[in-house]
Amino acid sequence: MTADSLVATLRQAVGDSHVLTDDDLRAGYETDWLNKYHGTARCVVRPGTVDEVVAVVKACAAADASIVPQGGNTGLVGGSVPRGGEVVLRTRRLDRLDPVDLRALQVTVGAGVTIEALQQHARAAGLDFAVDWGARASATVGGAVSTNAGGSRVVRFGTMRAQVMGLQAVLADGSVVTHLSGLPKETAGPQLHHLFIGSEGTLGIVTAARLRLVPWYRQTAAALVACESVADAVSLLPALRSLPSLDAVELLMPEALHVACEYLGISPPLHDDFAGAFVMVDCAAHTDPTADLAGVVGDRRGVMALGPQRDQLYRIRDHVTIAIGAKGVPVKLDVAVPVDRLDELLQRVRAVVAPIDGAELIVFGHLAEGNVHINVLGALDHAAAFTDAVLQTAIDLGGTISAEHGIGVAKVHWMERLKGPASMHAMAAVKQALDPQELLNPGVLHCLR
Ligand code: FAD
Ligand code: 2HG
Ligand code: ZN
Repeated sequence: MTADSLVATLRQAVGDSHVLTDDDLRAGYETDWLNKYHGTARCVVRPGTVDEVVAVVKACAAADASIVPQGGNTGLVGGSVPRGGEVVLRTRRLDRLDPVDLRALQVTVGAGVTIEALQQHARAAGLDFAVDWGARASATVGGAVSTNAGGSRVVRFGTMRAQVMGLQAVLADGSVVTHLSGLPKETAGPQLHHLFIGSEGTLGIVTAARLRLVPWYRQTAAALVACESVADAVSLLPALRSLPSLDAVELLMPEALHVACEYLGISPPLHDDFAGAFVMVDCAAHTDPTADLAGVVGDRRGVMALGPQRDQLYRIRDHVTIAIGAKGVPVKLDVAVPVDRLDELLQRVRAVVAPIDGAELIVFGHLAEGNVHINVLGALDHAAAFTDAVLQTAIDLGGTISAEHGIGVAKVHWMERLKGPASMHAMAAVKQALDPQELLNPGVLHCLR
């Protein structure tokens, strides 16, 4: 099939207006959120139903044309944009929102539904969706499933994997795997849908998800706690974890707090010269959790308890990434180590950054999971050596090279070091079985081929 005949087949499948070939129409789909990863797409195709996805995948398979699945394009590791000549399959039109099932506390939604729309849908029924993060307005359910997204509430509800009760996905040969019944118990063999969680669009196109919902806690209380050091911040965890209403425990190194406040044009809410780290705690319950939270952090020096002004504090947290992006393109890493190794990790990271002239290190993340986002501005020329040193350190400390953003194209070279040969071989065998033509997201999670 020629390029033109593929486009003609795709137009027949999804309608003329949903196959974009002009340079200016494709442009927004060809660059990632960080403005760091770019490529040219053969075309952008926007199917609106699972049948249309099947038709697109079959046409691409017949033309031997690779596909890059794209949801909200908020991914931070370059997995959602073309590398050169692929068809970008944009999922935003897969926007079904089924009624909330109040007996099962679940809902079935299309892969293109945004996290914010899902949250609003759940809340209209008195429930909530558990996973939340700053890109909620654009990030989609399919993208979140495919990256196993985390965010701030993992300490309470787990990652995306813990929310997925079932999926529908279109495989590389155009067959459809549907598992949307949401049964909490089933032991009829392996649950195939788990394969797609975290596989970053390399094993199938997720078209719909059956998701668990959680209570919508409307009473919230938050605190910003100034700690002497990262070790001091970690020492808060046992007491915080004893709070039944604990919803989030975020780590903000002083420079992260400052960069976000500067971007928002506000003064930092807490000035404490002794602070080597800040912890942002969020509690949520059906009854006011302020007293419980105060009971745990109230007698510490440098505490700002916010109660009803929680949203102001979270506005700062949500803007750290945006504020960094406004200053330049950072080297961005997303590692996790056991929490008792966090202090050591950050000391070693500082030692790696120190000799880089003009480099600005900004660290923040999700304290309870030992997950830190290490951003360095002014260090793009040193990206390879810096990345290698930090990822190897994370592995050496018993951690991971990606806690929530995924591998994408950014970290493929470190996969083997992290996983070892047996896991790599098993993953390659799965890829070979499900996508022998290597149509789906080539170059991402490289190890799978
Ligand atoms: P995309 O960026 O479009 O795609 C991501 C990957 O999933 C790609 O490999 C793509 O090919 C694949 N994919 C997308 N849709 C499908 C589908 N339907 N089927 C198969 N494969 C698919 N992430 C976190 O985990 N926690 C955070 O706290 C967090 N905060 C962020 C804050 C900001 C400001 C930004 C910009 C990003 C943040 N992210 C965070 C990263 C990002 O939002 C997540 O990785 C998110 O899950 C990506 O969703 P998306 O719909 O934008 O997917
Ligand atoms: C967050 O926690 C995201 O805000 C983005 O995971 C992290 O920008 C980053 O490095
Ligand atoms: Zn994060």
